[in-house]
Amino acid sequence: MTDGLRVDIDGPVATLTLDRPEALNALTVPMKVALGETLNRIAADRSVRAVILTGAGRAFCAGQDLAEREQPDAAPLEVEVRERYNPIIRALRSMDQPVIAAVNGVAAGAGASLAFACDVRIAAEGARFVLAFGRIGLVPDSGATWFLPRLVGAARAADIALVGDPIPADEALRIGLVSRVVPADDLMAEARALADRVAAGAPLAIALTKGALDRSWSIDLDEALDGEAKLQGIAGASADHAEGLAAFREKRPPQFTGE
Ligand code: LHQ
Repeated sequence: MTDGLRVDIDGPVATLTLDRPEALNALTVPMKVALGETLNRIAADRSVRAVILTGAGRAFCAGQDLAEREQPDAAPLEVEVRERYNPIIRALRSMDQPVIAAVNGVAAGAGASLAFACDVRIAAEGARFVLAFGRIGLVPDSGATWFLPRLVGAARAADIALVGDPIPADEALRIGLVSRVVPADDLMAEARALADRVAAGAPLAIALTKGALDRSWSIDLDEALDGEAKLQGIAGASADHAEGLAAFREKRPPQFTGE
């Protein structure tokens, strides 16, 4: 437990819980620092193969703590975004391990951006996304303008970002903003089951796949085909590929080591 962030590592799965339920897990400086440092630490920990990000209580995250912004010593907004938010988003995208957002309740402002930056989003039935930036005269940040069009397409992204209506979980599922919606009571068990399935995969192949999906947004088909061939060469030379073949031949589950 550090500064509004709970970190539980259980076998190959790390669960990070934003933990200021009385303020809907709104992000303070200590939380942002703890989240960034924890993600970097986990990125270097080969024993962790999947990460779950969730919130304590009834919210996922209400974005920036607005009371903190009223403090006389609050950093200028541009500095806050560059130095405290952007490193978290970069860490989520650059770490090898997939991150599953278990969106247990409202995800607003930078809280929505955090969920968008994860690899997989699974939502509880009562959850909702709110692009709350406009209501307080700010612009979407922490990657929201980049992730949204890629997740839901240009037309819906513009509607969501400019009109700003809340998006309930069922609509989020329909438009592809989340990939699964489950009853609230089942959320963490479902997230853990997904994480365990990811964690049972070959870590190198999983990491290469995560990177290839991200790169696909900025390259053409020829480059993607070329890149896939190179990555297949790398994955194909791994001990885990040999183990996968042996396990198939011997009709048993593979035991991947990440080598
Ligand atoms: C909060 C917050 C909150 C503090 C609820 N802060 N206390 C980046 C860089 C730097 C600066 C600026 O921004 C950014 C990016 C951003 O994230 S900007 C967007 C910031 N977030 C918002 O504007 C969302 C503000 N919150 C809301 O609109 C609502 O609370 C939502 C829609 C999230 C939930 O509504 P309700 O379910 O009706 O809950 P509530 O409003 O009653 O909130 C419950 C408590 O949580 C309440 O405290 P209280 O003491 O009255 O019980 C709120 O004040 C507190 N809370 N969000 N962001």
